[in-house]
Amino acid sequence: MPSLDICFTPELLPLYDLRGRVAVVVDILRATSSMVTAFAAGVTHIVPVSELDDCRRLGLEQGHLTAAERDGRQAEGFDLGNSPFGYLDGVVAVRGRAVAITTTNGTTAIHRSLSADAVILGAFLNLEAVAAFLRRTGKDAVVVCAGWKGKFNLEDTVFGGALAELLQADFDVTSSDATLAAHHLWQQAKPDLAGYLLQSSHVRRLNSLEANQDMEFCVQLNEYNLVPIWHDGRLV
Ligand code: 3SL
Repeated sequence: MPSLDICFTPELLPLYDLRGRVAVVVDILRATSSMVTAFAAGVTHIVPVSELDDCRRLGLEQGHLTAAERDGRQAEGFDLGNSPFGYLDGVVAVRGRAVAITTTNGTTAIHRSLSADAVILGAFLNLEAVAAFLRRTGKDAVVVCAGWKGKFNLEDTVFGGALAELLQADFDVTSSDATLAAHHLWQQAKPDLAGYLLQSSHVRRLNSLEANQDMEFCVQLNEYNLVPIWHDGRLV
């Protein structure tokens, strides 16, 4: 039976051998939720980059839309920030466009997971689609939580627990203490996920930036039946 493990922050990745496994990169607030939404809104592909300059360059040289976030805010001079609503509100036309994106934690977590056999993006918005992908693939999987500047966060961990619950018939979800702990947290969170996450430091941070509607959007379950996957240097 394949196993599901959870890496609580990218800083812990050196302790995980991703070779032969699927990495499910998750940044519920908000990078992977926004990227899943971007694909649902018709974006063709996404190039995650670490630096603002690389993002700007892809915009200038290859005509990508540019999305950039630092400390929760849209960086100046870019088309989009990191709100999922940026792909939905019609202010910027996104259908048929490619997007270059840089965020504080999410894009770095993707790059640090590239030794995996496959890298996919997870969010509550595509939770069931991710579970179906992993069942089909049948390989060991690791949820890579983006965390916040190297530290543990609640929302990505709780996502790992929700995934463990969905996969418990087909995957070993009890051998790793990390997965067990995440599953326990999910039991606490699931009756009122948005209410539970009000405790989280990033929700407080977003609230202070008046981005509270983003949290409510990002905790919706199974809005989109799609799984972004890394292929040839981009997410498709
Ligand atoms: O760190 C990230 O990648 C972002 O998701 C953080 S924020 O939600 O845009 O503040």
